[in-house]
Amino acid sequence: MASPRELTTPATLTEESVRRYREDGFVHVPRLLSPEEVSVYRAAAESILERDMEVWAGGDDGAAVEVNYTTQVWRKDETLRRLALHPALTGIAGRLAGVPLRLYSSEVLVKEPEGAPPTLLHDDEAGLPMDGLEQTLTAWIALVDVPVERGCLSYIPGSHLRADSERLRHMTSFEQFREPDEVWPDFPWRPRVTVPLRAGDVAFHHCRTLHWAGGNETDARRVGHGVIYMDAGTTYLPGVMDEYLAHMEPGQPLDDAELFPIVTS
Ligand SMILES: O=C(O)CCC(=O)C(=O)O
Repeated sequence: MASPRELTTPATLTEESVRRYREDGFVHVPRLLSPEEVSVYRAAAESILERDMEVWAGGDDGAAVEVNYTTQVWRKDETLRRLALHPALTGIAGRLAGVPLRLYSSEVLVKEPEGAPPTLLHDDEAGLPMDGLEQTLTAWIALVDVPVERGCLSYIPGSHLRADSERLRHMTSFEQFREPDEVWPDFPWRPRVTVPLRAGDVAFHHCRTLHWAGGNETDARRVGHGVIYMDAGTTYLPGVMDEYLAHMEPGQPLDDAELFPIVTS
């Protein structure tokens, strides 16, 4: 039996965890990073936030902001690049997805203390400018302790298995966003699962899993790193916030090895 301080690796992740991920569309992987690694990655995250933090513009003017963030941090910072390409993270993502994956993006995600409100209920597929996202998934890495009161994520188990007609599949503008109960009548009757994380834990979710995050009521900043690994054969489908892909043609594979490196084959 693993000692309580032993790290989870691609080799020690249990078949039961893989089975649960495939059934539920999310899984909690404890202790993927050591405390020493957490302090290095957290310092890098705090430092990039000082240099380059964007404020989510979705809220009402003057209202507290759900999430502040820095996009594409793996391309901007060598330490955070090491985290997005960390073999334990990519190896576990590969075991969960069961298909070859590329790195798509990586963002530092912050909820400021004492009042950042909850993050909107959504799934990720509709907001991603790509086609062919069958097994695309996010690794949400806790760089501080994230109890419920600090804004951990919650999920609707099994929501990634909804029929096409029960999902918002793609958006080319945020005006097309629809609340999940408008497209999925069963939504209000589905159980919801909240997953607090200790620093160094990771929660993985499928891009079709409905999820949200609570507000931050504590006196400390919530700092996480969200990394998206996409199906290796994904193609460009114009969508929202995709200006940096404007040089691409619709239908063109996202296969540039520098911009979208293969992480598992
Ligand atoms: O960090 C948050 O509050 C939301 C993160 C999220 O929705 C995601 O990583 O897909």
